Amino acid sequence: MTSRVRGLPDLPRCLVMGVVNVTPDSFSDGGAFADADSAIKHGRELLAAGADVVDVGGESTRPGAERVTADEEWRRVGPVVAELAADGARVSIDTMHPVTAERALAAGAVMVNDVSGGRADPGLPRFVASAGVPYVVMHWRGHSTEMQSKASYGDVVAEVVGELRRSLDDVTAAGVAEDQIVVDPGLGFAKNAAHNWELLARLAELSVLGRPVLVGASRKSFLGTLLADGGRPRGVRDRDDATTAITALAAAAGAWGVRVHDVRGSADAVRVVAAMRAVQPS
Ligand code: PMM
Repeated sequence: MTSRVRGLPDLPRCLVMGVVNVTPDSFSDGGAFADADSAIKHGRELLAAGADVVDVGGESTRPGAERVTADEEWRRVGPVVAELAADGARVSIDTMHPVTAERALAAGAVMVNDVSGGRADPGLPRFVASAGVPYVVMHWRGHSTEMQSKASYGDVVAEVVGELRRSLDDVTAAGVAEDQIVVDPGLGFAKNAAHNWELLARLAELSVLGRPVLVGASRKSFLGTLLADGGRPRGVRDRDDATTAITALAAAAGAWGVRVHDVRGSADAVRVVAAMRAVQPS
């Protein structure tokens, strides 16, 4: 898969993006970093553990979550983006609101992660085009309140590739340059566990899109289901070893990056994969 993304380092290994959710209701960290000070502290810990980028978000996208206004989102993430950027960190802003992306870049963020892939607000790809920064275009079929009703596919990989291709056409028509774009299959977004596993097993097929692939499997509910004990899903915070296993497999399959909550295991795993690939006959 292609590895160059304008404005980001061309690493000899899979990139690790650490997640900083500044939300009272995120499924994965349960509001643990809802206030700015603890979110900043957490971001610094992720960077010390080896995160190449920290992805700061203020709107939960857990299934069923209600939307937040751009002003509330910025109230949550503003100080976190500014402080981490001032530390010299590479900060990505996870948002669907153009005004939040604009405020975040002004505060020092260098990348935009749009879980809607330009579909929630066409103003976002237009803004990203003018800013010229890296842009994550994720596969998305609708907001969290309705997305689980849209988890219906014939061939999930073919449909995700086809829909991502349409998103790429739309965002490039809005002025975003190809070399700004990273694609993401959007695990868990309008997808059930079987869809997620199939997308992971056939990840290399996403290379037909010609852009680097980011994978966000971390702590998601399909891992809780996989590791269930006596019918009870494994708790969110006890899914990090499985997440690390997915990081290793995704990196070996050619993923450009992984988005994870617990950075240390994944930072190690991507180095293991790179060491093996370096000596593999081509
Ligand atoms: N998943 C979540 C939020 N943002 N962004 C990208 N690019 N890919 C993802 O898979 C993704 C995302 C939801 O997970 P969280 O609540 O743990 O952040």
